[in-house]
Amino acid sequence: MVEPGTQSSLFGGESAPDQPEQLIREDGDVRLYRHWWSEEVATELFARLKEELAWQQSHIRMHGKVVAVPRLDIWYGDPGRRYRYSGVQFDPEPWTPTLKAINGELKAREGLTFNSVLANLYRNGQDSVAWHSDDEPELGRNPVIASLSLGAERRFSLRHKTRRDLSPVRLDLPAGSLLIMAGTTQHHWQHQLGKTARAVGPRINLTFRTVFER
Ligand SMILES: O=C(O)CCC(=O)C(=O)O
Ligand SMILES: [Mn+2]
Repeated sequence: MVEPGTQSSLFGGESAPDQPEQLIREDGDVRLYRHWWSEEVATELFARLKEELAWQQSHIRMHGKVVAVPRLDIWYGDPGRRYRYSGVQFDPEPWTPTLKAINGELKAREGLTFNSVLANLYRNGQDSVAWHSDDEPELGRNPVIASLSLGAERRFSLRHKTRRDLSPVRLDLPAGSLLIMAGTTQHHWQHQLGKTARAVGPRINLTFRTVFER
């Protein structure tokens, strides 16, 4: 029987009622659902996405040089939703069945709609993403970004850009978690996924976004 307040997942089974944790109190809105998917669903999705997505090595321009980013990634989305960062333009691949289903589940369970997703594959502890804000102009003024984690647990951090009285936030993102960044978060805060010397397995992160046409 489905308990009041539980929601059924497109991938089968029911998820327990799960109140989000508020990770920051000022200058933005960051919420974490630690167990948005069950362990079983998270394990199944990790395996499927690792196979299904066309992982590739991206390069960006930094200090006039072209450098490989320390991870594999790939953009999917509605046609024409071009995205540009660090001097490089990305054209989206058409949605895969699994990504489309997850996008539908975000709509059904959270009421959130997106037209694109950036998928990142961190192969080991040396793969990472440096401090940044998701503040490209094509994301609009106060973007809502839904970030899903699968595979190995990795340390995610947030720091305020100017206020030293607000402590940085550090947390390990478990497989099956959903982090939502909204409001003015990208104006005031930066985030990163640091490297680790620990032996860790691969991790997949999906950030669903709305890209507006230029
Ligand atoms: O992997 C993560 O948790 C964060 C990825 C990220 O911030 C990005 O791709 O913009
Ligand atoms: Mn980001």
